[in-house]
Amino acid sequence: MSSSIFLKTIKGEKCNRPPVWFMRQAGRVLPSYLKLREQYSFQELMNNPQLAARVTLLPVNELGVDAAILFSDILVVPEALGMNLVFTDKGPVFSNPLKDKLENINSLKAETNRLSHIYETIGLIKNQLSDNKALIGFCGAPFTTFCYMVQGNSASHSFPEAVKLIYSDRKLAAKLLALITELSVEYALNQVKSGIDAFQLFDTHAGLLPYELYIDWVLPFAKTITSSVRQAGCPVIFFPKGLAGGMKHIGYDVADYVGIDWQDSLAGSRKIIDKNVGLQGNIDPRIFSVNNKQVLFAELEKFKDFGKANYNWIFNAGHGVSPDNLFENVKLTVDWVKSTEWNR
Ligand code: 1CP
Repeated sequence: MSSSIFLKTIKGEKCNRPPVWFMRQAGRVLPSYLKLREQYSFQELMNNPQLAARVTLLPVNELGVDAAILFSDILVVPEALGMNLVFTDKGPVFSNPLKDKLENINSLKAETNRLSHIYETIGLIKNQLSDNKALIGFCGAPFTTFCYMVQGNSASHSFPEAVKLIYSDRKLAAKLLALITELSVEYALNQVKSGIDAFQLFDTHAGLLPYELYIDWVLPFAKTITSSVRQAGCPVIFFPKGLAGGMKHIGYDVADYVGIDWQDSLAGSRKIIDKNVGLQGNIDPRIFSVNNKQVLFAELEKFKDFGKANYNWIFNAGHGVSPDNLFENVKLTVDWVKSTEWNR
């Protein structure tokens, strides 16, 4: 059995505290990352296996989190489908968004060798990661990836053209979702083969659709990915941000764990979600921007009762940490989770 508290917990073992890690833990809040960014662009960092491995390990060493998450991006999948991507100060931008020429969906083709440097990165990370830490691989869920590919940028987080395509041409939308799904399954399984310990599927924009449409029509694509990864023996966390009332439909058939955003409480989510599914989350990351330790510790105290009664829980934030968060607050949170007497 692994000595990693993250892996023990995700595999159902009762531990004396929850494991802790954060979404976006490497690339936003660490002074050492921001320093590296003065020297290299984001794409240089993620496309160079040595540098990407080094960045992946920074939060394990500097924050003391229990798991590392691969330093990459969900948008490598559209790139491998032939789309041209640049990361600008305003976020990712595709030079040929599908909304401008929807028939281009029919000519997208997977170039799988464009992802092979990522498998090399995973190997390098695993060689350096100690046994008591886990490595999380990831990709974007088909719907979130679809939003960026169709819209072409994230200037509007409502991705109007992407949502419109689902209503106006269900068949073409399904074709694109199926293409993304097919490549994502291959990519995820190669991550498993390369040595990741767990996998997270990010559906950051799940909340854009009416949840019945999401559950009936979009979730099956995501489930194809989660099922393949689980069949390969790798535990899966699914993060459908903003799904709200739709969370009651996320059962053990979808994932081992589900990420809870900051809108609902963990206790409230626990009541509606299948008992066999563990929870991950959900402190509001904006609290980390407040320069007052009392405010932080008061918020952390609120997790004690839940953590005492629920051992299938991974401590995380309700979304990614951001550059305006204070490194010290994030570090204090990790220390607090690790030093608290959880009375389990
Ligand atoms: O610690 C880490 O940073 C882990 C690596 C990681 C992950 C898991 C990055 C690096 N991106 C992601 C996932 C990701 N990328 C998601 C899903 C999770 C989430 O919601 O946070 C999404 C939606 C993206 C797309 C993306 N890439 C955005 C968001 C655009 C928007 O809609 O506003 C941005 C800004 C990026 C660039 C990016 N990705 C990662 C980093 C460190 C950065 C910033 C690059 C930099 O300037 O340093």
